[in-house]
Amino acid sequence: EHRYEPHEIERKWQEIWERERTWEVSNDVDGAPRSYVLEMLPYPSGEPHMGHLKNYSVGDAVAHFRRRNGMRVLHPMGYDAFGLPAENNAIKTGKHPRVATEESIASFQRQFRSWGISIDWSREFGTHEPRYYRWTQWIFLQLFERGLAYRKEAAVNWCPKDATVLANEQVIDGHCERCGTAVELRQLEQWFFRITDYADRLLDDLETIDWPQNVVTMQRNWIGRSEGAEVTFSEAETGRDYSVFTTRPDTLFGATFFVMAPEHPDVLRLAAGTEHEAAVREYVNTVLTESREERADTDRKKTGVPLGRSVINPVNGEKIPMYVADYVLMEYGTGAIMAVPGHDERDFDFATEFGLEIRQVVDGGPDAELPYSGDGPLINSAPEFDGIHNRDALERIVDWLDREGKGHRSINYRLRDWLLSRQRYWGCPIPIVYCAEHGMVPVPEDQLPVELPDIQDYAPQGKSPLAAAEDWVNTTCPVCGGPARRETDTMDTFVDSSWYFLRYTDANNDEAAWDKKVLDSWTPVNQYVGGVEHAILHLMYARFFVKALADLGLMEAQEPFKALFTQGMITRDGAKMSKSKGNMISPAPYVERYGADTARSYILFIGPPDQDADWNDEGVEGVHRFLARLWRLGTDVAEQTGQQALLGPLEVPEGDDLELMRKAHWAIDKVTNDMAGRFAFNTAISAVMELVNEAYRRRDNVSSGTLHFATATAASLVFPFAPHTAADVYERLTGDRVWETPWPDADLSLLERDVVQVVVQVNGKLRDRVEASTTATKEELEELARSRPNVLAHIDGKQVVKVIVVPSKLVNFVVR
Ligand code: ANZ
Repeated sequence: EHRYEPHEIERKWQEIWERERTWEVSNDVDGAPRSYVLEMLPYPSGEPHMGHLKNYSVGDAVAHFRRRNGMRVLHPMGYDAFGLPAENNAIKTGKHPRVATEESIASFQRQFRSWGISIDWSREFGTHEPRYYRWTQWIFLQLFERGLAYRKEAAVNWCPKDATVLANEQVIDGHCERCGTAVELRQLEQWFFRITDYADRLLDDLETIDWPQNVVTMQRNWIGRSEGAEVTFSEAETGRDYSVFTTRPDTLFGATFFVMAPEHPDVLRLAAGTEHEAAVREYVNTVLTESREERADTDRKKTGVPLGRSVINPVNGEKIPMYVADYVLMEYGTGAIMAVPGHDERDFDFATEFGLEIRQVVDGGPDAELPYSGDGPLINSAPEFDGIHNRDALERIVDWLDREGKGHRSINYRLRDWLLSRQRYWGCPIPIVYCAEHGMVPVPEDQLPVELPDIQDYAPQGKSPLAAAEDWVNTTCPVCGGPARRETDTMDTFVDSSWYFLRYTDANNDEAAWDKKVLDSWTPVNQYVGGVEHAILHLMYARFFVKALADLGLMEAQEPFKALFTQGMITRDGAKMSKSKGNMISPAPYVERYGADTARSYILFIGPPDQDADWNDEGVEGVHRFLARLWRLGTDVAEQTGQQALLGPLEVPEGDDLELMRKAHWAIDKVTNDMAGRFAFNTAISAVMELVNEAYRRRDNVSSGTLHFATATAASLVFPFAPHTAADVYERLTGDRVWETPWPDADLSLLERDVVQVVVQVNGKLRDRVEASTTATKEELEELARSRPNVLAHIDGKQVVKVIVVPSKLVNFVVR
């Protein structure tokens, strides 16, 4: 009795792959179709967890399947190595973030190798390595030169705990995505990428990519395109114009007050000299300390104060009072709104609170309650609009505003420019210096990279810890050679991960970020695999980068990731695993106990990989037993037959031979269909399990050729999930390397179990007989019958008045 020793087997094959650099792929163009299969790069903090095992097992299965279907597959790996956790750890322990990060990288490398993931290691890098971030800086400068990277003072999200600014995308319900602290607003000079220039293309091109619907929807909502109009109101005393953005210009006659955001730059000026000045000042100050979450909460009691001023409504000349209130946000539209309490809920609440007029201007019928947000004819507006359906009136009112120079159609986006500067140490330095004479000067290309210096104190004091590195900060101006200071902010780590997949194509190029021909030959990534938690941030930023780089003529592809697969989480007893819950399990002990093939196959077997799945130790045992049985069968059969080419039965199989051959071809067909363009790995693996069971059941009654074929086929099919065991069994049986063997083809004739002869008649006369499957539908049978020459000859030129189909028996055309 042979014993399945996964560790020996896995070590053996991993050594071969390592020594022979099996998974390295050349950039030479050779006519073979190419496929770029990529999993999101890991963030190296501590050890890999189950989510990593799942992510890379999914991607590896895809990569193997495509290789064996004749594709040249690029399947690289790297590390998203900059970022806060390593830095926060450094503040606590004093350990340099680089040291902690590289320890973690080493652990990822060891584990990826122990899992046998088919990675092209020749292209590996960490984003914290100067040879990588040199090009991150270079890309930043390309964008800077085109005005796509710029600096401005802005009210920014500030996390008091992490002492850094955050991008809008990193603020979840008013709290820091990372540490959960309530986020404050601060006015600071910051760096931005002009992603808003790309809003329409980011939206439209969602049509061109094959991504999960929920991710597409999240991106669409995040971009948040709203069509409406900008309407100009003028302040009654000064005549100063203030525009508002509204999606409902049809309700203009219902505007009974006007509200400005507390951050609006004119608020204090407007209130100055009025009796409300002090109250406005106080209100603005308190609002600035509120979190966004509080402000966005619609259930909260509305607050605000009058400005002591009024504006004139352009459509009817009415003077309406101005307020400042925190439910109006500075970052959206114009930072000011016309309030229509009859039809907008927030305005209604505010009007109720402050005793302001509520005027209905859209008729919602007798049952409509205010605020009424539906459609209907206009009322209480103007004679030329009353009675007209509000959607038509909307167009006419905007046309009127346009003619009068009081407004115009306008599109608004929720998307904001990407705030990329961070007042932190462990990130890519921004390659800019400041000179008293020449202002902001880009570091010349031949001086890149601007290397991150080593420092003593990582704790931020409201500015980057780099500011204390005087030797580094003080430099010379590239233009005049005079004294200059370096930018001390570093880049958001999302900048690093917005282009890493481009660098993999030409990772060792020292002359350029990439060679365009090489890059174009691999991009876009054909299949991207990762967590749905990146649906907005990373995936939006990477799309923006690719579009901007394409506009700069640096690449052809317009999208980074042609197809995206988002995997579900691995849970325990239905709960998300987390350190705080103490229910974390890591892959390493399972790999140690059962081997990587079991861990990988199990994680794909537990359910459809796009769904969350509960880890269960008994399930692991089951998968382990299956692999052990396959391996033992392979070893037994190989002893019996010796190594031989994959032949199958010598004669036309019958009886048990036929049944086992059918099962083998059924499994080929099933696994192929489950994998071609799909991710049904769980049902693919169970098909192989069925095949192995069938082989055991019939092993004593079939010819050795049949058993050999069935066993080798099982190994061949399970290879994308359990590569070591599969390679071992396949080699024992055939002497061949399974990964060099083309993916098997199913003999469909063996699958057509039940074929019957169907009689074809024209007006009751026998004209032909056709072979058809018992499961063929009436439509299929009719079509089949119509395609027969002798049938055609008898119906051609006549009118078919009726077709009678009796499945499995007869098709009769009644013609005139
Ligand atoms: C009048 C009106 C009447 C509005 C009505 C709505 C309904 P979306 O669809 O999200 O684009 N608004 C505009 N700028 C704002 C800001 N800076 N802060 C808060 N609210 C703002 O929302 C557009 C609507 O949100 C605009 O249309 C405006 O209110 C409000 F029956 O104008 B509306």
